[in-house]
Amino acid sequence: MKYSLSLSVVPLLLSVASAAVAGRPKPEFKSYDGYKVFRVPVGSDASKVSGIVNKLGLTTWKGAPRAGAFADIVVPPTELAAFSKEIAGMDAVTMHDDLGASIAEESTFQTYAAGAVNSTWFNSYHAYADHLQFLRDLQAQYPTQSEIVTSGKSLNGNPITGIRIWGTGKGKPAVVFHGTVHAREWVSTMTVEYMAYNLLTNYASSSEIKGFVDKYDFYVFPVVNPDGFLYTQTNDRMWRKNRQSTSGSTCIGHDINRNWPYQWSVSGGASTNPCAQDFKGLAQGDAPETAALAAWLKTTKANQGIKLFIDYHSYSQLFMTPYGYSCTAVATKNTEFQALAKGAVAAIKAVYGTTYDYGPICTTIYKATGSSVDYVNDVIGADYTFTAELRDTGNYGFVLPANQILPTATESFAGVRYLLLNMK
Ligand code: 0X9
Ligand code: ZN
Repeated sequence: MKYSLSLSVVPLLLSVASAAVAGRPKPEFKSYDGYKVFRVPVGSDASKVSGIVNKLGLTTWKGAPRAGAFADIVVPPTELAAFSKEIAGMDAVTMHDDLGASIAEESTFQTYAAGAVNSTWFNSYHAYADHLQFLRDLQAQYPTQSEIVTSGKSLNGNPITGIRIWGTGKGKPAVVFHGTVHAREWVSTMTVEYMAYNLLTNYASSSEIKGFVDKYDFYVFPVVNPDGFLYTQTNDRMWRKNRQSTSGSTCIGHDINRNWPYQWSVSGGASTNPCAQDFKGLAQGDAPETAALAAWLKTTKANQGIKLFIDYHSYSQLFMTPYGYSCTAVATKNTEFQALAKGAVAAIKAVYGTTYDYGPICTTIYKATGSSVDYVNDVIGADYTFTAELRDTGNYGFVLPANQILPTATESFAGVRYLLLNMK
């Protein structure tokens, strides 16, 4: 159903949070009750698993099935019997036995009392309005070294809101973190928020953190796709794209991370089908969010320089470098990027033993055109550009239990710390 976000956001959000607690989701909230999610080894010939997915009209969580990889497949109750028959003998593992139940558990948001910023924030996921309040409260607690910033507006007019953090004076080179460009990747929101929280709350007590914050201006944007994120909390937890329509199609959404105006026309790294999860848009930069973020990055680069940019996603536990658009093009600073990525994943692992792989996007995950990292590296010219896929590797995927938020964020900070200590 369609409705005006601006008029209905607050009551809907409140009701989603309380409905989840009461076990009565709103009728417009897509039910995943009885849906199962399976992780299926694809084997050497991807056409077999692709064939099953297409025949039964199923969706996958991490792109089309690829040879030698796993396919994470969402199966509605109506297709379960047929699916089980098709995958007999294939060593499938169940990720979610009841996706609806997993979502209900995950969506039991802790009440947030405005004003009280402390680490309990990271014990649960939160409604969008509370994320904005958290940023305002954090800023209010450190009024002389932070300010609320926006990098433009979403299609539906939601400001892309962030917090700017500085130490001895503002105007130093920027370190920029983006979260939640893909609406359903909720742990990325919390992880990016943790960066801001950690920098501000430890500035006074840690000389190391003081050193970071005195050297750079940190710009932390937890939700760069607010329309999509809101939609995951009001209508469909599994929404990925923005909420843009496309003429000639009834399908909604452009993938903001396939829409950046660089190497956008290269084929094979995005879809031209408006119904696809990775729809690239009709023209480069035609997603208002992509255009706004690109313009903001340009201005920020011109004003103060950009030292580091990281785009946080989930899931797969990867720490990646340019490029996504080509598996043969090599970034000018590739040797240094790989050394830094290697160090970052070692630092991540040292905290709780979590294993990340690293490497260029195209050879590490898949070919992706019009993605943020390629644009920020080659067009903006940030000194260092990375993108992370956070936890996990396929037990829970996008619906990661809340008790993994703080560990995910904590180890992620260790990766950032390594970069801040080792970038030239
Ligand atoms: O498909 C994507 O955009 C990323 N995977 S995800 O499941 N989070 O959607 C991988 C591409 C990585 N590129 C950038 N993050 N820039
Ligand atoms: Zn993503």
